[in-house]
Amino acid sequence: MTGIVITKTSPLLSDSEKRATIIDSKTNFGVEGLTYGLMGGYYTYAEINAQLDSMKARFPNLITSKMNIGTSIEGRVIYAVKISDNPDATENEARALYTSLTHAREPGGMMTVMYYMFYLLENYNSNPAVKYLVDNREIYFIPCVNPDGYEYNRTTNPNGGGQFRKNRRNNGSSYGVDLNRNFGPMAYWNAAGGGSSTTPSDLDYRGTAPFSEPEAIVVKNFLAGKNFKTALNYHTYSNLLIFPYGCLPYLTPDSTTFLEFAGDMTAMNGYSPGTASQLLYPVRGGFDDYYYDGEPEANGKIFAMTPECGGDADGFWPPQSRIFPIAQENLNPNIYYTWSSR
Ligand code: 0X9
Ligand code: CA
Ligand code: ZN
Repeated sequence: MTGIVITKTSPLLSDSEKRATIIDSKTNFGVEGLTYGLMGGYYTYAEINAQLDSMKARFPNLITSKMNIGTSIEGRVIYAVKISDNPDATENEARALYTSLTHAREPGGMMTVMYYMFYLLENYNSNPAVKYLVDNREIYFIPCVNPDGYEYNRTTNPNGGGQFRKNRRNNGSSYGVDLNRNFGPMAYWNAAGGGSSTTPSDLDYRGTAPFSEPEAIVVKNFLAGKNFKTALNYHTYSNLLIFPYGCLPYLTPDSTTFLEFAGDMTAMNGYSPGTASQLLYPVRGGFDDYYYDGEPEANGKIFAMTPECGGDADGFWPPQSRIFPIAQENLNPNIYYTWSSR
């Protein structure tokens, strides 16, 4: 081998490297809206909200203004938006939902979701398949389910790297309930096989009751009556795609469908499909089981899954150079799952 070998030691990108990444994104994916945020390259809570405002300003006919869907335990607003044609009208179109930052130290999921939003908006006029998708679906996004935990990480680690996971419930001698252990129904929250902790200081503390936490109630109320068909709740990391049940030691009555969806999607990006128990550990009180059949009278059956995006080497705060690749490897699965909503 000849020539100069450039060895990268810093996780920070130079301004010209950032510009080159965005030009590459524009060239290969038609996306130039996603930039680098202030917190190690990741958007802060304030930046997420500003980006939602700027999407509305740029694409007023394709996205709603950000909707206040409720507040966190410390009083921060949790926002949702919808991308569709006639976004302010409720139309007879199948609905898909994408969420991220339920766990405060997992911002790679949020950047991946924001990238998909920009993809839909910025390619609408030039790509007929994108136009068809946006015209025939109502695609909802909650990019920051847990603003308190995420802001807490900003105060401790303003340049990224904060390791706080839960919400900011004051438990007395510790802070935080794991929102992905706080969902009902009781039979799931308290499932016999374990999958959450009753010890408040633990990372997977489930809280005092199903839906004891305002952030979980906000998501529950948001789902009610919308009849979502598919949902992806983005987490990080390990390159996985997890489907229900999380809290029961067997597959759902719709296992054939879940296996087909997860098989197709992981064929696109090389992630591993399976249940939480198969891939990690049992999870009780998680979003996906509740979405799927926790309250079918209110929600129908939502085909909800959890991508764990980014590889083991990425960890919770991947270097800036990894933000776009992780978002891009999840673009086709995201498109597929909006298509699958019908
Ligand atoms: O433990 C979790 O909540 C998730 N892993 S993470 O490292 N992001 O904390 C896995 C959740 C799997 N989801 C369900 N089974 N609902
Ligand atoms: Ca519409
Ligand atoms: Zn997580």
